[in-house]
Amino acid sequence: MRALNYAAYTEHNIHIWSMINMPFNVGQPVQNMEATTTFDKPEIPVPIRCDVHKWMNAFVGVFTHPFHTVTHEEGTFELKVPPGKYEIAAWQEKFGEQTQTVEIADHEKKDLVFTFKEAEPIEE
Ligand SMILES: [Cu+2]
Repeated sequence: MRALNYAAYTEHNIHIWSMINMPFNVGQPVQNMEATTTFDKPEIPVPIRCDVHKWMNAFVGVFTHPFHTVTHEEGTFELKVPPGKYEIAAWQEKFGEQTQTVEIADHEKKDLVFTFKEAEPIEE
């Protein structure tokens, strides 16, 4: 991962809260400072925050396979996989993870619906 401070006169602090990979915490007080790190183990999710600005945050997933995606703006997703039986996991930052098992034949399409209940957020 590469993080670059584009902003003039604004300090940032890239803080990666890894539980499995090596944690990372570096200040970027000057414009164009660059920080890089590598995740060498699968980990989902990895929270990334700026310690200076509370509203700056993101999550990354470190996978050992190419079968992952993010939802579109309206919450739909498409995931193309070879034929086989899979456990599909859907993760949301406030409502956690749900899984479903699905078996896909050659050239088959299936619909999966994950419903996260608004009344059950994870406590931070
Ligand atoms: Cu910041």
